[in-house]
Amino acid sequence: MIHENVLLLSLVLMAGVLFAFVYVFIHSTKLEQDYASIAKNSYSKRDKLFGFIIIAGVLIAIGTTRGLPYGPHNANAKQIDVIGKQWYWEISDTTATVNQPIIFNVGSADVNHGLGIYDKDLRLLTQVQAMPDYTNKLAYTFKEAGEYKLMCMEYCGLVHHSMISTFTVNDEG
Ligand SMILES: [Cu+2]
Repeated sequence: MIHENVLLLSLVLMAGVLFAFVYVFIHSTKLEQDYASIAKNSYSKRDKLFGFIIIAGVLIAIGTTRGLPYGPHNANAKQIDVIGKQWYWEISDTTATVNQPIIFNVGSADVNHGLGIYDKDLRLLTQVQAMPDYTNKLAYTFKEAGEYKLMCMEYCGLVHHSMISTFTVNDEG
């Protein structure tokens, strides 16, 4: 259904471009004004447009690069190391507090694993790949107290299915 709508929209836009070309072609033979006045008028518009684009470009560049470096770099976050191993998770701390920002530093001691964090209904909340010789930083803040499950999301061998750990989130105070 969406493909048909996109196709229709594309055709309408293409028809618009075609009509613009045809219009310009038909009117190109008529010279209603002398060239010098048309050029003067157009160049003044062009100069204004260039000025606007330069100012907009600078503002957009400043606005979108203020958050650099991108990624989790919250100095107040709790750092938790999670290492995937065949076939269990080695977790430096399995507790956190509600609304406490956490950065999981995720790696692997052997093969690729996938760290998935699930709530009590086994809904996936967030996930990141666990790779050897590389630390992936996963930023997450739990909004509800309770028991969560850390499970492997990438088939990593015979006992992959038992890579399940429990993570506890406590109420504040
Ligand atoms: Cu696995």
